[in-house]
Amino acid sequence: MTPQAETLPRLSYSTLASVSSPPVVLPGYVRPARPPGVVHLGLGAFHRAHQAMVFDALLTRGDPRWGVLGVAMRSTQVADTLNAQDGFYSVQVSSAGGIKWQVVGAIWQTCVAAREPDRVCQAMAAPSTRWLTLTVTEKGYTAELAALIVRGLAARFSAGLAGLTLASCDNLSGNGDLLRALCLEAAGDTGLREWLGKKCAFPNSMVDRIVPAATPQCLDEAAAALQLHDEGALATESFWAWVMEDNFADASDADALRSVGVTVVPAVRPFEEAKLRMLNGSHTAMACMGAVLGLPNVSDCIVQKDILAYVYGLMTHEVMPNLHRPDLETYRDDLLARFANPALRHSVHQIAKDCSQKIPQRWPPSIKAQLSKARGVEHLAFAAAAWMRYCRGADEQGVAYALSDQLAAELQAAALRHQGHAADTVKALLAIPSIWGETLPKDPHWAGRVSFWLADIDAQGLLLALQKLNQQTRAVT
Ligand code: CS2
Repeated sequence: MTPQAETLPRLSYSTLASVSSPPVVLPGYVRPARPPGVVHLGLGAFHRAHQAMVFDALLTRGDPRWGVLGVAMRSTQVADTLNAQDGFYSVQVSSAGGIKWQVVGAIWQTCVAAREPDRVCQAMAAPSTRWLTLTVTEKGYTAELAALIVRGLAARFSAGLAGLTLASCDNLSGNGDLLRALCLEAAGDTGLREWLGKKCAFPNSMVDRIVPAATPQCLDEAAAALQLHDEGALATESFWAWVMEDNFADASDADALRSVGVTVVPAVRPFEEAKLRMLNGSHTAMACMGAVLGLPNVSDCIVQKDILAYVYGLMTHEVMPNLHRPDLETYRDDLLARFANPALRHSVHQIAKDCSQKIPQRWPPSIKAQLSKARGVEHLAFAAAAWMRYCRGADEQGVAYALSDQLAAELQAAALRHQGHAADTVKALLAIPSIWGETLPKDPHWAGRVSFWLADIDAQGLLLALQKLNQQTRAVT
């Protein structure tokens, strides 16, 4: 942030009135004097520019039940920043039509689970609380998380209160089912387990909005738009989707959510699969390629005609044939436009983080479906090869970067140990069942195609290898 931005008054309840509205959109309600109705775990950028904005819209419609206690799991920085701003922060929303700024007021309180676990449990057990939402990332679904949630639910159960809706908003298949299973296991064989199974609801959901981590530039732009110093500012796109399974502790919530644009459906799976494999699958492929090529952001990747042709081919020929959501072509074309949004500055290294946790939902379901029908897997094999090249920890110009992954040391050691020997690298990096499952590594065709592309990337560089792939697949399809 520039020093000028830091000299401005801080965004807070008392300075909000100084913001010019329009053009900046401000919370259209006065915060009611009641405790939050939602406890949210995981105070990252995604929650603040997605669910919190949906709850803000519900509050604006005059429904006071959707104020949020925002709980950061470990890091104190965001919670303390928002606290210093009475929970207010601004979001830059960009589309082809231009840029708009909105101040969000839905996060009424913040705290940190590692620092104040009792406060989190007490909030879960408060009579006013109706929902628990989560964005704790793919790696966050641990026994430790379940123990925290179950402690709060146990207090609620003992107090004879109504069950909660617990909505996982992470990019996992069957995210609600996964959370439910974790909580039931942690509850043990007790009355609590029965209450949890019967009175609490764990809807599966598909959440979608591209929300990069905040950049210093975004904070400067917020200062210019608001004439206030906002350390919580974020940038996102105008597109958002939240498709939820119609499964709520309070059934009337379905209509409330629909009134602000949430899609409530009997089954989320077709939407969830399409999103994970099309959007997130393409993201991870571009992230690995971009990192190897030294391209900073997704928008820098997709403007390269070879990468655009590749992502189009990946989705059209190897992902879409195995999906069931309506309007797949439109969904694909909209995704290509969303990836190209230059205002987003979505870092490839941010997306490449935690690949070992993300790949399982994003690539293997398409690979397995294609192989079972004896259809092509060239684009998917190229993506896997790009990831293996990425694991070496240096781009094609020799610039080193850090892998941010629970398996980072293991992955990088394997990628470097066998450098120059594609088949050995592929054998080592496919032999991780938590990423690829048990059967894929044993498929000789799959392993052979990944080895072919890794060898080609090493022989002529990733871009020329990509051109070869595009030419070959264009000739065939
Ligand atoms: C991205 C997602 O970082 C990542 O892994 O693929 O955060 C993606 O931007 C969102 O899921 C979009 O809805």
